[in-house]
Amino acid sequence: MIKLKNDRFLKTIWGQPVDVTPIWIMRQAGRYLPEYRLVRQRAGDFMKLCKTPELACEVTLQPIHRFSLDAGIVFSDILTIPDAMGLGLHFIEGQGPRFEKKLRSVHDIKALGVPDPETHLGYVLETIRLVQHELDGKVPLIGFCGSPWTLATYMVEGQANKTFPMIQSMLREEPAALHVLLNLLAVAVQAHLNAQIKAGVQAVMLFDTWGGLLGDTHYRDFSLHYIQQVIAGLWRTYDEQRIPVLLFTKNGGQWLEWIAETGCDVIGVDWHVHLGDARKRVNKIALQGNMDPAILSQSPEHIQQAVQRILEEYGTGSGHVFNLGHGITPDVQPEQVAILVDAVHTLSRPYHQKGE
Ligand code: 1CP
Repeated sequence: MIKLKNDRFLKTIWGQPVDVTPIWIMRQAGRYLPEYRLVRQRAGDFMKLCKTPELACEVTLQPIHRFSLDAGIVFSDILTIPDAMGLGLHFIEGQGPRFEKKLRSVHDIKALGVPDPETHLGYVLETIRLVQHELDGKVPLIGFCGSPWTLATYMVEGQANKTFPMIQSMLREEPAALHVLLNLLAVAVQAHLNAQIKAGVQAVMLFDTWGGLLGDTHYRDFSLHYIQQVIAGLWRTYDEQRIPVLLFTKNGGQWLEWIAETGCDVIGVDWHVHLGDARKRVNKIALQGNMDPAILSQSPEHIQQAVQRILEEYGTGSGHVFNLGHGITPDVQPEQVAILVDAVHTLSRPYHQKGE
């Protein structure tokens, strides 16, 4: 068991008193950091960076060395699972991910296998072990996967897409085929998250980035159902530590009550949600979020004002992990991140004075 020097992140999740509100930032290791761009250049391409544990470890640690963040997240990508399933992933500069093979029929789907995490995703597990060795308990480390639905959107489209025409038509015309795929992905995601827990992460997060694309009923049947299946099979205690599950559904504010029933311990919310309302709606489950990432590109005063407003919206006591409502954008200056982290730690102190 790793003895943590800073355990605010885990404490707030379990509703225990903290001195200040913990913060980490989605995509905290990324292109806004000059030291990341250098290593990325050295690696040559993005997947090479993910698949070289020494380099992935280095970029995981960069934001933790630079800022007083309260958690780290392993450097990898949600699309490593489809890559390990044989779809052949590469990233095109300025255009995002592309798969060599696309899934268009039941036949394509039935030909897929479930990857064995140790064999096909061993580089992620090795990165986790290296990072934990280097961190030596400084802060907890988060492992992650995409939700089955979010992974399916990329696998069916074959690339990033804003309107998702292919998976929308598969959903209408071949729902049974889509369910076969989602089942397979649920098994793969669960196995990969459990392997990450075994390799040493202290929390796991599911990114359901494209769940909010779906209508009410479809969201429940095609996204939430499989998330629930994944969470039900996760190791919730490992090495005598409770492992929390964080679940982020972008544009999922209307479904918080349903999300709370999946068995997750933290609900990630985007900036369309009022944190105080969310707190009332999900009673007792911790929340993560929810500053609009665009604010981080503004003046120090605007950043501080936004932090103050969000802290006030949540109110006193533990149960809130500060974060953005989606990933940090590449145009942000590192100095702006330092201002954000400092503002959260300084301005949140009065909200934790009564040992809450
Ligand atoms: O060239 C580069 O450096 C590419 C930028 C980049 C980075 C920094 C990509 C490509 N992935 C990542 C790392 C990454 N991706 C992390 C690392 C850990 C951290 O947070 O610091 C994580 C957690 C992800 C997760 C991820 N990848 C998501 C879910 C979260 C979200 O932002 O919604 C998604 C949808 C992806 C797919 C992906 N990977 C990369 C791109 C450009 C995309 C999105 C493509 C699209 O627009 O759909």
